[in-house]
Amino acid sequence: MTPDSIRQAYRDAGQDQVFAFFDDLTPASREKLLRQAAAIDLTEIDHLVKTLVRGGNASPIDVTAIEPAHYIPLPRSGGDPARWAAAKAAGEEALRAGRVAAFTVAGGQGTRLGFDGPKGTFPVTPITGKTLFQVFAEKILAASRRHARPIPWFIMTSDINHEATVSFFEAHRFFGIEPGLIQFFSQGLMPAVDFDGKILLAAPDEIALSPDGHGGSLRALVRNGCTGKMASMGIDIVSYFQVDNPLVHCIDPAFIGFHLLADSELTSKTCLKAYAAEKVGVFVERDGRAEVLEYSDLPADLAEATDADGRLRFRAGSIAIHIFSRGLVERMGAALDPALRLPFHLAKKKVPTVDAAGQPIEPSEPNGIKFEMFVFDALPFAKEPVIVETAREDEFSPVKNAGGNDSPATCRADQLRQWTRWCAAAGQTIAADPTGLPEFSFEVSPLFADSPEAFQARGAQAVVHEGVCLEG
Ligand code: UD2
Repeated sequence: MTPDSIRQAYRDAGQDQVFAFFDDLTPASREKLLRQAAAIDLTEIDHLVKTLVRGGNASPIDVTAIEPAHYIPLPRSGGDPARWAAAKAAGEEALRAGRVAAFTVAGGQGTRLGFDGPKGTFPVTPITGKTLFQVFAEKILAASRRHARPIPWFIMTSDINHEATVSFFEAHRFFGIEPGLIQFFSQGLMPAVDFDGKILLAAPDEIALSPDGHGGSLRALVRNGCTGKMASMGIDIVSYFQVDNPLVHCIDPAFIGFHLLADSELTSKTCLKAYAAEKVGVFVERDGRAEVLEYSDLPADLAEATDADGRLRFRAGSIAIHIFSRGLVERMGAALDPALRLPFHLAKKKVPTVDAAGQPIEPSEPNGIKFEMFVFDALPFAKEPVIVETAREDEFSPVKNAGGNDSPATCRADQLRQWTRWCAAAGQTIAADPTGLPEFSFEVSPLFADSPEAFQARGAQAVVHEGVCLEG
């Protein structure tokens, strides 16, 4: 596209304000603005403005027809141990055949944590302060050694943290993973608009852009050639997890196996909600199709409703761990028809912008709208979706806030409790408080052991004392 044709397209779309200061810009600034403008899909923005911004998105989500979603319970909650064993065997076979890739979404801004840098570079382990990325790398390496097959790792960044993420891995020699097995790629950006649907400028030469949500991962995987690369490597199973949860089983054979045995396109993990008001989305069914309802959309009476056993009726919490079939990613990531793609959600935000004279404005109230896609919205599009229970204490302790719930301190404590349980199962009893928190700190690298069974198999080496880090 030429500069003239780009400007004409913006005029035709009623978005000419983007070029309000163009004539006064330096050639370099003009080029920058034109590059940003050319990358925006104006047809998509027009559709979103008509349907979401002006279309009255205010109508509440209809919750009259929702039912709790079915899920496969853990053996300890009544699940069939033979079914779990069969799933594990199927997953292990797929891993030995090299059909699985790990996929981390790490494009978010991590504002709540108040950490300056990519969130994956945040130190989380109690003794050596290994970062989130290192913990995942060691888990992926451990799984690839066990199954004697390299496991490629796709990492989605965004413009805000791409360079810093790649440099971090380079500086740490990719944590021992063959560099060719790791592919970094940036997710897409969406412009913020004002309440009339006009695209906002962050500066006279800059559009107000932000990442398009973790749901942007589906089209980013396609646009960046990742699905093509997966196909050429024989990979059809994508193990998706967020950057904030070091307890996640990055590669979980039973989870993969349930996905395969059901011939599913999307399999999700659930943790049962700890209490009615817990701020996690819940898996529900509407007209027989599974979906995730964000906690803010679940009315309090439904959130608190209990079933005949006294358990929460809507208890299957969504913890953002999924297995995608490559086919689903390709189909949804490449779809042009908005009805076949992930929907956008809008959020009213304070968007730094400029006034009519080009002077910066730092709004104190929301002045604009950002558009984001959520990856769990793929569930209703997937064939044979499956939901599988996991144990919160074994798999979910995200680092989201600087203090309080879901903080570095709660996450370190949850890691210690997990290793203390492994020690107990292997015969070493460590004095602990009633919550299972041990009296002293120690650490177990995933390369030493990544499960209670692997820990026990280490025999006499699997003994801890204060301050030790058992390395692989
Ligand atoms: C998400 C879920 C919530 C629950 C929780 C579990 C939503 C809306 N809510 O809450 O229901 O499952 O996680 O921990 O998702 N990210 C990107 N690009 C983006 C935005 C986010 O890569 O444009 C990544 C981000 O780096 C992180 C993950 O997505 O790894 C989650 O993002 P978040 O922290 O915004 O999600 P949160 O905690 O609100």
